[in-house]
Amino acid sequence: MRLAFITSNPGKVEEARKYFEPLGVEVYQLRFEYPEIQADTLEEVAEYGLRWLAGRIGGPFFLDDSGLFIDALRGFPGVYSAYVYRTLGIDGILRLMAGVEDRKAHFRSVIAYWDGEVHLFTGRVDGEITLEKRGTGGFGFDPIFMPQGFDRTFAEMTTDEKNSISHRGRALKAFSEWLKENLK
Ligand code: ITT
Ligand code: NA
Repeated sequence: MRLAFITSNPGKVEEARKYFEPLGVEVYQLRFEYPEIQADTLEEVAEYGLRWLAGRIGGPFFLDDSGLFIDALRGFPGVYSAYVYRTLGIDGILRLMAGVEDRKAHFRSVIAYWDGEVHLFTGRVDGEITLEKRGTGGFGFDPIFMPQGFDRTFAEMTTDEKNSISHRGRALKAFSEWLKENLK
């Protein structure tokens, strides 16, 4: 089976590809700009994008909307993560967090799959914002996010290792389990 992943982010594709490879599912990147509405939840953003795309491309396909939620910043950047990454960047986040003791944060991913209807799969990982950047792997905010129970950031892990604990890995797991049940 081949699955189209609608995203501009090659890092996400690499993770999904690695996750699905052993399951015999080939993931390929399809770049197709879609509107990301301003909404309170990743689910709303993902579902809106999915329905918008469904009217324009042949299915099935999926997309992923993710965000980093920092407790001390009341969940910021959250649904604004892509914009904040492009503007403030990870150095900007570290500056906002300078002197802040409570470093708790989590990532969430919502995978939205279209096969004629909407299916949402979610994943979350808890952790903390490091004091400085560490590691060169991964993408986005990975160099400043350390998952709970580890002393390395996501950027210091292999893709397989990150997938085994990450928000996206968990959403991919739910997605793949659903596919297994529903593609019989
Ligand atoms: P799309 O085209 O798939 O939307 P994007 O990079 O804009 O790609 P999002 O809107 O979902 O994706 O991502 C929000 C931001 O959070 C973006 O800057 C990502 O780099 C970052 N991000 C998402 N997943 C991440 C992860 O697993 N590790 C680190 N940063 C992540
Ligand atoms: Na985006």
